[in-house]
Amino acid sequence: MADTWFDETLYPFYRQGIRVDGVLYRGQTKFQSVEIISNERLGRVLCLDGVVQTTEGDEFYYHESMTHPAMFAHGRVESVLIVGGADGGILREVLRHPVKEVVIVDIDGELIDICRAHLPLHHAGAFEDPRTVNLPGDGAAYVAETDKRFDVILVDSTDPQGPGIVLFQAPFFRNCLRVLKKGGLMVTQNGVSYYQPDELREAHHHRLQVFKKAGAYLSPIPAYVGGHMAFGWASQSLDLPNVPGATIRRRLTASGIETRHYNPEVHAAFFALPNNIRPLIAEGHEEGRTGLKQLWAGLADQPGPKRAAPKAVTPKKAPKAKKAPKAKAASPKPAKAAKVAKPAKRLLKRPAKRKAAAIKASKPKAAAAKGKARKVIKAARKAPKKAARRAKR
Ligand code: AG3
Repeated sequence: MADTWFDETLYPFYRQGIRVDGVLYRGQTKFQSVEIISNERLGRVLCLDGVVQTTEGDEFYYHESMTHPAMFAHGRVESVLIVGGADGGILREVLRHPVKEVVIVDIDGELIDICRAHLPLHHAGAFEDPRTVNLPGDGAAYVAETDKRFDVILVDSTDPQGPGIVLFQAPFFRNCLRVLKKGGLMVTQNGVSYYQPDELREAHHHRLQVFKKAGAYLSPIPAYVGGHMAFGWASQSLDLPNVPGATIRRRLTASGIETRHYNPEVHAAFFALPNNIRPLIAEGHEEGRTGLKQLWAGLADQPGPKRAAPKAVTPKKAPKAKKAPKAKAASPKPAKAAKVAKPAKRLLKRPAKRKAAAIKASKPKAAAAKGKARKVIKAARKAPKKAARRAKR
């Protein structure tokens, strides 16, 4: 009989195939299509809406890369919030540290149950750990409302599409800041930078609207086609790339945690950003294809404390923005960052509103189709200046 293949259709111009040696689950939850297939080389493979999320074979690259840099850089983590992460891989890695409590909030409760049944190597019983608080629900709403505070927040989401898009935007980051304890930090997945540069670019500049420090690091994830995967980080005080290597080494050794990918040398290597990726998080490169400035324009017009365009915090070695004159000319000089503004409540309270805002934010494409692109870009350019003026008052 001929082989059956799973076709990952994430990109219109490139696709990867995984031979289907068995099907463990196929179905549709309220939020997404779910497939768990098995493959001779990769083991069980979880796909959501046709996109490979994780495989038993290589999952340790992703889960270790997202978890351990933040945990070891902080050094005294007691409480962790995981947004997303239904397969339990991040939860499992976090619980290897001496934490007191881990809250996990994934929007898709059905998916958690499916993964608990079919991906035992991922969660390894982590959902039964007494330190785990499993609260299926909307992570964006959770950070807007909870009274709990966390040392580390890890956002293990899908790529930004559908309801998940809010997890890449400033209102969500503002609430993450709200629930982070002093000295805390957050890490989020930001896509494969070669194919999805806007995912890192835009999320990073949204983080800079909120946090004093933000940046990105890279790790190769074999199951994700296209090279490095970017992890975005943000904090008010912790400068993740500059935590001394000796400190990381000491903490890792003392922890006794055995890892398959992560080690002190790999930790240091994560922060070596290739020249084609550095500009994505450099000043003057905020604008991508999915309407970041359009969203800022919308937020700036809302009542409440006013915001300004971000003042970028670039990694020390990042090239100066002048290396890309075209992009610089196209964007206004960012004004000094305003004090952290309150969340745009109207965007946060109700999912329906957030969805509407997300749709609004992705409008430029549609507008361009109708020949309105110029107007949109012009309005978006003006907005940061307008906001800066208001902030001075
Ligand atoms: N979540 C991130 C999947 C990203 C897929 N994107 C891509 N291939 N470009 C993974 C969940 C693992 N716990």
